[in-house]
Amino acid sequence: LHSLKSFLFFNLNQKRRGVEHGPKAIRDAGLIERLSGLDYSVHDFGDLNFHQLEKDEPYMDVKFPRSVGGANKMLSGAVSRAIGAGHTLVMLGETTVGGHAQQCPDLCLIWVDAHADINTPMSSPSGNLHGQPVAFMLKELTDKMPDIPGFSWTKPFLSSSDLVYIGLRDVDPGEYHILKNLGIQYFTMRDIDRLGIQRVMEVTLDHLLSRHVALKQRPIHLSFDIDAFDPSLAPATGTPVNGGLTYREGIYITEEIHNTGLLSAMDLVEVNPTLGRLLSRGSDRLSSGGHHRVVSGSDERRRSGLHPRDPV
Ligand code: DIR
Ligand code: MN
Ligand code: MN
Repeated sequence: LHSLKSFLFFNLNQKRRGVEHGPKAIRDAGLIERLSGLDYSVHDFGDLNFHQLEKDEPYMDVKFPRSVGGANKMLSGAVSRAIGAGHTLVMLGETTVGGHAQQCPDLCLIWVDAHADINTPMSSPSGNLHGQPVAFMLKELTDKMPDIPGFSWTKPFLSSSDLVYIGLRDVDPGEYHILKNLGIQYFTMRDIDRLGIQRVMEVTLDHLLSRHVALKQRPIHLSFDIDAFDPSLAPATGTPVNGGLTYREGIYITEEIHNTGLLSAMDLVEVNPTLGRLLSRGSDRLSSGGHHRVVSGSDERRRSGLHPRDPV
């Protein structure tokens, strides 16, 4: 188990985002006890602490590029060592597929998220690096990525055919363009409505594992952004989007990945307990003492597709 104080891509980007408390909240909820109870031997590597450089001028819209780049380098090394030592890795609060790929160059990636996280610094409307990690990974985007200070050590390592998205419903125009252009396999919430989660997982695993005999046993990296879940289930996150995965849909994804026996590393990101507390206090006040939160308004129930302009 690798629990990471979330700094890179997140905390340095937005002041007091609160996601740095995510790993502790997940630990406190009993993750290690639960895993041990399932007869896994769990090794907790503890938190990684990153420091912010004092002088770190923005690059384009990207804030604190050198600090974030340096933190990622450190994280990447830690992850690579843990995988190299034979662990199946759980990362809390941060993702690095690159560190994993150093040990497992033939890995594939399942990205469960309301967002595609594939903006380039040029396409990003927010300038936030947490909306951009996949763009750093893909070989096909090499020409589209500028030389960001602090990131010169990174090298794209993943082909767009080795990636599948599940749960998308809030995708920026530039991201949509990239997804279409590279022919990336993705399943929006609307696709899940139409096909059902069982079929979605069948096609996902088929796409990643069945194209070639050599790919049948490749390691899987699962990146799970908690905002893939519907906000009624997982309100404690910075960019909630209505119309997300049900509890069973989310768990079914992980069960099917488990059943392959190929899970090599997973990360759980964007948990922000400070927001959860605010929300649940609010709902306590609103509800009449029952534990059932009443959601009203058609907007809450809306399950959207990829993009408002996506032809249906
Ligand atoms: C948005 C939000 N697409 C951005 N991304 C988020 O800032 O690039 N990813 N929230 O999880
Ligand atoms: Mn997200
Ligand atoms: Mn994300």
